[in-house]
Amino acid sequence: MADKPILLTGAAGALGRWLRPRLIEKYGRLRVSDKIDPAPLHKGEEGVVADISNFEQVSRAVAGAGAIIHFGAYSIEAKWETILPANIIGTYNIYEAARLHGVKRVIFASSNHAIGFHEVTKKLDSMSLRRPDGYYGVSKAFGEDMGSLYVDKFDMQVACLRIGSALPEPKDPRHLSTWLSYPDLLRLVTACLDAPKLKFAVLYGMSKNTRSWWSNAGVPEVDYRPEDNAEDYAAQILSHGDQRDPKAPSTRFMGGPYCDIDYVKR
Ligand code: 15L
Repeated sequence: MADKPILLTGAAGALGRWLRPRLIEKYGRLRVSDKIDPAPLHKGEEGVVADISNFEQVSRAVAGAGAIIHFGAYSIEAKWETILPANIIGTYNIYEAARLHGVKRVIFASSNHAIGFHEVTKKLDSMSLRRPDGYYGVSKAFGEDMGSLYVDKFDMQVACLRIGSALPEPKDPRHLSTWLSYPDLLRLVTACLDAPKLKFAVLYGMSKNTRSWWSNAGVPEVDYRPEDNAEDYAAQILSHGDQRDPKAPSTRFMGGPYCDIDYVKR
């Protein structure tokens, strides 16, 4: 059992709830935090109610943690006034509380929406230019940069996971490229927690998808080996062909439907 609990923020969300028992099984102890009560608690869990936009509450949640998995966020595109407290101020609060409490390692749930305006004909790696597809994507790009700063200046260790579509099953043609199965999400998070040489890393949160647009080849320090492949669902998903408009931003760009929002035709 780990001597200090790992803190998981966003623990009441769908991904958090799925990860919790599996992380306890592997690491023995978990501190689960969310702005709503993350109850019921499993054996090995301690619960902390904390609004990530409030530094005092975040500081209380972070004190004494061994590492942080930061999944707490507003998790879809929204107006700036919604994104700012949860995803910008909230992410700063996590890194800063980690620094003050001597918590070295943060696993940050970034998103494919940080690179959403790249054309789907490209292949991206961790060095590719970011092209956010909305305020949500901008907030994830911010979280990656903040992580980079805290590594370079304060000697922390940060892995940013550009999560694609984390779902029990892929549901549409885009997911054939972006899907991240829940078991692969667990493999990715634990690979980051266990990586002995982690400094700063950006990884795509994807399964072993045949149609992937992304590569993690440039990040050998994290031994992530996905096992699932959205291609297993391709026949079912494409049984009536790909019905999408090939000219729509949601088809042309990696961020899918987020790219259609307020898109100015040219
Ligand atoms: C995300 O980052 C969102 O949290 C999720 O709701 C999906 O929109 C996903 O990306 C996706 O791109 O499929």
